[in-house]
Amino acid sequence: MKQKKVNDIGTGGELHQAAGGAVPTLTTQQGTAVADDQNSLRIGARGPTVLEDFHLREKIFHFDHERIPERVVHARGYGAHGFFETYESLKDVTIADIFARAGERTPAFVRFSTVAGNKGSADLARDVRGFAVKLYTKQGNWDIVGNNIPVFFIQDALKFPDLIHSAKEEPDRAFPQAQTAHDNFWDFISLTPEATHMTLWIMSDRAIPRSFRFMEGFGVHTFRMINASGKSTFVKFHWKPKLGMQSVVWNEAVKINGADPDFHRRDLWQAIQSGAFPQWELGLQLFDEKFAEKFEFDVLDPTKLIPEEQVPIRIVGRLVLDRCVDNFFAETEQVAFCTQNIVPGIDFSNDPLLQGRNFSYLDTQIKRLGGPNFTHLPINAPKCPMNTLQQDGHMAFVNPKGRANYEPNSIGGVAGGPREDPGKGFHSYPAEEGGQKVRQRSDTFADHFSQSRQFYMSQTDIERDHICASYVFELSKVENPAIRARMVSLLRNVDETLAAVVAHGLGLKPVPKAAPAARPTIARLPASPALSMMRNSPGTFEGRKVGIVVSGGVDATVLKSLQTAILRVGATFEIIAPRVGGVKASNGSLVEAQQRIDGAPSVLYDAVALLLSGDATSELAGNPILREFISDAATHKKFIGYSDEAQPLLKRVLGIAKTDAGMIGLDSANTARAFIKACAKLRYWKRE
Ligand code: HDE
Repeated sequence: MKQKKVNDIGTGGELHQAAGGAVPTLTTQQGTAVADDQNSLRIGARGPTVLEDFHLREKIFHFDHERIPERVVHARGYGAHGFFETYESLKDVTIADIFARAGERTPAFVRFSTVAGNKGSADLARDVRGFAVKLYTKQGNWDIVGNNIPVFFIQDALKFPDLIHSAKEEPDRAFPQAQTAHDNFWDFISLTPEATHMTLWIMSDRAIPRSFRFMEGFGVHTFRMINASGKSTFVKFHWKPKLGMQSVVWNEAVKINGADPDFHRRDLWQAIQSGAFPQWELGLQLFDEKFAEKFEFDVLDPTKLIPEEQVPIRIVGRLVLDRCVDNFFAETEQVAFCTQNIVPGIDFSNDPLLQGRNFSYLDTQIKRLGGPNFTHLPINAPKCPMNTLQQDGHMAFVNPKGRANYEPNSIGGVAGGPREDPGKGFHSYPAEEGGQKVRQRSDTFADHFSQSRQFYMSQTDIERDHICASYVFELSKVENPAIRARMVSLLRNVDETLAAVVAHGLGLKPVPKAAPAARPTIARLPASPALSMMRNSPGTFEGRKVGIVVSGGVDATVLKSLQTAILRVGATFEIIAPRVGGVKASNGSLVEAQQRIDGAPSVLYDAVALLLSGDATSELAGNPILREFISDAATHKKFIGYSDEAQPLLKRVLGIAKTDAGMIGLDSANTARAFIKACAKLRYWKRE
């Protein structure tokens, strides 16, 4: 009776009870039905709580244990399910079953991530992106734990903790978060010439992707494929996004982080939920020992890539992400990628970074997930038969069945447990190895600048400008002038103009002397157009998003034409209005809005359209948020569509007498189509 009275004062329980009989009954973890989830058990309504309240104790205790250690690197990530489909049999190069039959589909789980930031950091940090793929093959799980950049900072696993310590927040002050623009990082990098190549990539727009969907993935290391006659072929793995590559610009990245720190995960979630399943093709660079010997660099050196022009990419299948997770923690947080998860037909190379990783990942998963049985979690368990004699440990729930838990044993049949199978089993490639036990870096790893230069020379002028600007930005945040100067000294070995521009941007006079190089830079390496994002622009607007600003009285026909043109190319849009309730169009119909103008800056869109009507132009002309929306869109070289009435406002905000060719008037179905066609170029770079 008393209890009822308390509920009467509005603790919310009534709402749940009112939800009706179809709702499952809340229980404790032991399955006991809970009668009251609003009030803990106490002596009298105003008295002390009793220890006997097992529901309270269990609930609070479980809550206290909700967190597990976040990943030491790649803490911020987002995953999705899908499948890999093989295009053609690769029996000539590998016995891996996943590549045996054309058309075969293998379940997959992919997790994308940033590296340096903590779990709650913003998505658009300037950083390499993790691109980790778990393939649940019929021969066991195969993890390709890659990045969106084909090279790495360091050549030896021993340096990884130093690299990561330098990149993450500084230990005394615990900032900056998710940023490399600070002393520790550039101190380490400027003292580590082998990192130069990777930092050029990090300073490029590759490190600020527009979407996980629009970035490449790379296995980075050289691996091996082994065929039925035991022949080994070296291989590098590439993931090519079907929708092409696209990045944001730095000023946009900074603003997106404020406007929507979840920009990348929201984008992936929305694309998959709407049925626009992101796809990548798997490409292989296959080469033999002979090529490895004649190649200018060591194929075991992870700070080097093999230009596609030298070893073309063979496309062998596609990866499709078609299902979001049911629960982020159970799947994305608990997924445990391990580079050592490989299957028959795939093998490692001696890349010293890969060798170190093969130790690290298992160790990290045991720490992170609390014990050796993380492989029992549904997201990590293989989808093929799994029979081991490994048993017990924390949270074991699939212990081996039968009497014998050791091998060899004389107990026959199933009770005797599983046995090895030399036919089906994994065989390591019997590579000849020999030599002295030494702590020594191979001479063939010593050239740190030639490929850095090749990458830089392969970029368009605009891309080079962005690289220079990033160095200047990052190094300007470095407090110690000696570190800035040391970095410029290294850059002089890459390209004199690059070094001079960065030195100028930093106000460094005179330009510091070039750092001594272990090997002189080879200047004659040909440019590799494949390394430039801009030279490989996708030429499609599919999968992109337009922000359409509307005001009361918007021309309903023009709006409809624009929406049709957008959807026809597989793009999407959001309507942005002065009020989220929407506006009345010219024909009296209600145009619903997804966003209010102050919650949807133009940085969230690939292109924008200003469909303002006469009255609104004057009403909105002085609106500082709309002015910023327009000026950002222009500064970020976006294509801008505008109604007749919006044109004067556009010119006034931008201080221009004439619109440019990236600004397109919208007054009919034809102009709407022309606008969306132009958008396929993604940005109107001429405005730069
Ligand atoms: Fe990792 N890396 N890594 N890494 N890495 C981890 O494993 C490590 C490296 C990469 O979405 C950790 O589960 C060492 C290169 C991705 O869950 C850890 C070295 C490349 C992910 C670890 C490297 C990567 C990780 C942290 C140098 C690209 C996220 C948490 C020898 C080819 C996977 C974890 C996910 C995660 C160690 C270098 C990619 C600590 C020691 C090179 C995509 O085990």
